[in-house]
Amino acid sequence: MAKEMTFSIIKPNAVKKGVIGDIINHFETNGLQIAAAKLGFMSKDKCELFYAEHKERPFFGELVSFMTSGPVVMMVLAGEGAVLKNRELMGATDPKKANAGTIRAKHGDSMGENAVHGSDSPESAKREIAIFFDKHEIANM
Ligand code: 3AN
Repeated sequence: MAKEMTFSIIKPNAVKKGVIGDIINHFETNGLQIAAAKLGFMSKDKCELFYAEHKERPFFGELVSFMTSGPVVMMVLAGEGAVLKNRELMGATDPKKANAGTIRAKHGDSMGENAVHGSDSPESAKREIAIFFDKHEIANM
């Protein structure tokens, strides 16, 4: 499988719980390297742009207000088949349905507060990375 990049967010509930290190450890011990990272607040504008495909969903307002409620860690992960690998490590959207040992099973609290985001395709990854990072901020791993 080719080396690729994906976009990851450690959501406000996980940052608040102090599990940034544990989540990054999951990635690094499973073949994903951190090619770029920043901790900070997501602006409402960028958050709405980021989640634009969910604009009509009933939970959109709640999702944006949660994602901008506290600091997050925005990251570019790099590795073989990074998009799929990250989705496997995260587990299902609903933490109650996520496989044991996955990040969402360990640290997710609900459908919305599910600890991490991960791009669902290489195309989404490209779009999402471009919202939060300039090209020069990403290491060539
Ligand atoms: P995933 O992040 O696993 O790709 P999506 O794309 O279905 O899941 O949903 C995007 C985000 O919207 C999720 N990260 C989740 O936090 C939030 N979300 C999805 N469904 C709900 C829901 N029923 N209530 C609140 N938030 C939701």
